[in-house]
Amino acid sequence: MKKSVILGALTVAGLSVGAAAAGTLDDVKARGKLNCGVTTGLVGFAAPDANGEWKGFDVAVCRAIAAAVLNDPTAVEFVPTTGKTRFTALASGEIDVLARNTTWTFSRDVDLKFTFVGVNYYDGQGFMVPKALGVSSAKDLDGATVCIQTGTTTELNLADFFRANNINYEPVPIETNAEAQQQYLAGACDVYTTDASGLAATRATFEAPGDHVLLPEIISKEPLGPLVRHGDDEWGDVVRWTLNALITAEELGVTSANVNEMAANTGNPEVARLLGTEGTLGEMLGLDAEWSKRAIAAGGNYGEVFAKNIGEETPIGLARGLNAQWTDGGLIYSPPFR
Ligand SMILES: N[C@@H](CCC(=O)N[C@@H](CS)C(=O)NCC(=O)O)C(=O)O
Repeated sequence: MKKSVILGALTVAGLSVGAAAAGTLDDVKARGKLNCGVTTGLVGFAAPDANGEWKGFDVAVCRAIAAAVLNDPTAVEFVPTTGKTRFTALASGEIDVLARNTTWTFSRDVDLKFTFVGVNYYDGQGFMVPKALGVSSAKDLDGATVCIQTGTTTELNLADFFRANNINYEPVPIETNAEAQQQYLAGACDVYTTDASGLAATRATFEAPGDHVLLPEIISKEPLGPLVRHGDDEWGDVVRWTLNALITAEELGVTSANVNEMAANTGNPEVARLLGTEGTLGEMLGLDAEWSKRAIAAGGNYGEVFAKNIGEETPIGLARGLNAQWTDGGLIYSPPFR
């Protein structure tokens, strides 16, 4: 247990950010491709489909940025990263942005020197166990073997939770979700713990999802969102306001289906500013007037992206919950487009 926890801490403390200050927007434009860091595969969030095409809730962020900046949602090089490799990939400049269910924490911002541009999914850490284990609370897991991804907040929270409850566990460290799934289904660990959204996504791919239960405890806050390097605020603004454009579009009823019509006919001044028919917001970002129209058209507004990839009509079946718009009692809230 100690070894894995120390490793997790070292991953955070030991990285130094060397690469790349300003200029990412120009680099992306010159390259004609966005290098977007994603997971190695988590269905619903980021995974290649049967044709090798990357799909998912985090993938949609990459495609929206590419549409806004490069006028082409397919101009993305998806770079698979693990919990451990993701921060080096971003710090070194191998990727322009990381969109990979990554939790916004103090040390990742201040110490690793990354800018989280927003939150696209408010999550928390949960536990999955086989029904046959007969456990109904995480507090009953004393002595359990736990599959846990290294380099994550998950391993740090797990240590905190077990220590606070005065119970013990044996970690089974794994690097990718695929490995976790395999180990868990093979019985190499009694429990799989990660972000609750990741558990739902993983369980949905099982042959018999009903044989596994998610325990009631959510032991942490995991605000997940895209991040860029410190020191390039212009690029941070592009990524931040692309995400905000998707969020605001949902709030204002702009969808992938009606975006062109709304741009042409709206009487709502904020819709007009958002869609570039009024004002110069695109120009301020170093883009053209149609940037957000393309971002919204790429995969839909925030609500469409959610519904299509991870929502209640999908096998993953996640409710909006905290991720509802603020106007519906949730936490999804974009600052104004003005
Ligand atoms: N949100 C946590 C955990 C993120 C994480 O690594 N989650 C796993 C399990 S859902 C994952 O995305 N795996 C995909 C992969 O292995 O590439 C963090 O930022 O540390």
